[in-house]
Amino acid sequence: MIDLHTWGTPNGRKVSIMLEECGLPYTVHKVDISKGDQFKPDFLKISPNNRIPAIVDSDGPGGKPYSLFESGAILIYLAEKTGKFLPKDPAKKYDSLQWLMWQMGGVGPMFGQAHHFLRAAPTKIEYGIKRYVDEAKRLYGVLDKQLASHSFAAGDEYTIADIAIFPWVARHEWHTVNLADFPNVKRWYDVINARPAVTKGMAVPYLN
Ligand SMILES: N[C@@H](CCC(=O)N[C@@H](CS)C(=O)NCC(=O)O)C(=O)O
Repeated sequence: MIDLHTWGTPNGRKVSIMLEECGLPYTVHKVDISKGDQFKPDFLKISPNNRIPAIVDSDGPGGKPYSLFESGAILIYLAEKTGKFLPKDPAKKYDSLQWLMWQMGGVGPMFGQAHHFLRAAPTKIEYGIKRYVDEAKRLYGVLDKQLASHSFAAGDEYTIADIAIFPWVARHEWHTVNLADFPNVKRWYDVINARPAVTKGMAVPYLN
């Protein structure tokens, strides 16, 4: 059994989508980051960076409980545990991992900053808005170009790279991006959005 400590954000939903896609049983523990739950000592024991998501796998390596934070690491762990959504072919595997890292190092931090300056900053700071919305649009351009010649982010297979990118693109309205401006991203988005496991994963934690 896997315990998922999460909240209704793109980083949290990557993991709930992956658990749904893999058909792994899991229990949801809500960590309300708007109320400071991420700083509670019990949560910090499994996620010392005070961020969701985190998991505890009662059947970890060597059959022992294992806890893990950082959504990208969790996706790789679950992919290797189940043998799903990370290709075995070495080149295809690293194609997937490089697009996963592109999400972790680019999409997540930059879109997150765009959301902050657009929606949470105490005063309207044009410099911050422009810097991060421009960067978000540049990243959409990179993905759109990749998807012009590939069905999915890393090639012809749906992998953990798509699972990591999707919940951030699902918030395109938050970072003021119109998907009509990126037609290949729009096509990819619609395909992934139609997957039943994605619908279920995106509803976590509110419906649990
Ligand atoms: N690189 C981390 C980022 C996690 C992250 O930023 N989580 C946010 C929610 S999406 C959070 O827990 N924020 C709480 C806080 O800032 O205190 C990951 O991918 O797991």
